[in-house]
Amino acid sequence: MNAHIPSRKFGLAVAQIGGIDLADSRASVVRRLLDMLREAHGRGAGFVVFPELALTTFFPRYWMPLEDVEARYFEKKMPNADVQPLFDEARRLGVGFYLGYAELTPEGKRYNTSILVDKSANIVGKYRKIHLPGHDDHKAGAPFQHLEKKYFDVGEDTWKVWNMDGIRTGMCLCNDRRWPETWRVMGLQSAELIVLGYNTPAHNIHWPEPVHLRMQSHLLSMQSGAYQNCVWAAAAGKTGFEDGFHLIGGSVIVSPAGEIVAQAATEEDEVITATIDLAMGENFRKNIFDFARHRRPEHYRLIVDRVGAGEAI
Ligand code: CDV
Repeated sequence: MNAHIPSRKFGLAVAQIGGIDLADSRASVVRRLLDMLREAHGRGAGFVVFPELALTTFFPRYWMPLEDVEARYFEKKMPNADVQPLFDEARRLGVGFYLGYAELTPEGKRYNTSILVDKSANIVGKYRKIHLPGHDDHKAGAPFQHLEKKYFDVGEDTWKVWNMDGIRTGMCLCNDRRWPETWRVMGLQSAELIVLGYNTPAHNIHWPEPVHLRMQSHLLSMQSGAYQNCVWAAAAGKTGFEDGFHLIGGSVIVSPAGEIVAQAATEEDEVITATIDLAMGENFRKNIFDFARHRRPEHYRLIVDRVGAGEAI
């Protein structure tokens, strides 16, 4: 890759899920995840990225009483009996993973959460989603709801970077990928790999956005985030149809050059893999995006001082 930076190659997999219906049990979903974990391992992967809210249907599309939502869709413990087989098999195979799920804490907080699990099946990192899209009121005229602001609390911790089996790895969730701030906070911690899961409805309930643009903005966010922060990036979607509601596909692995090196071809359960060279990010970090030499934070103050767009300064 580079005469001065030795190659560090690693097998990375993304396992997208092709839709989970309301009636599907957690156990049946975990069986699908297990099949894909084994396939990824068979194809040489040492880490697998699963989607956001990977254990259930995308329940924020339904208006329901909070007690019902907590009882049906939230995990009170991780791992729990339903998910334990995934941890056991990951340990046996020596494969780490990222998994998104709805978390209910003992204090009664509800988070849209992801965990980073190393190849010994230890949870080495936890992230609680910060950018919660949608609304908290009932949209009577909408074909479906997007109630993340009703069902989830905003995560209190910023985006962190963990040592995951020797790779500096950061996490985020779905809507976070559209915000440059997400990527930069992890880029400034010298992340080498950023992984995320998503549930992106094919239809926008706020305005008649052409469906192909939903895919374009997803890919654009992944490619620009990876390039501008010198990281490998991997995104796993929940895709296809959930009780008739359509979610986009397009699970991808993107290089620090912003190039898509693997992309799902279906809207079903599908594993994509790539052998990634972590040295590639170093080339960008030491040259075009050497932050220490080129960044000018004295001119970025408005980014943290101002939340919404306002007057010219
Ligand atoms: N689950 C998400 O965060 N979905 C959003 C939708 C609402 C646009 C996304 O950014 O993909």
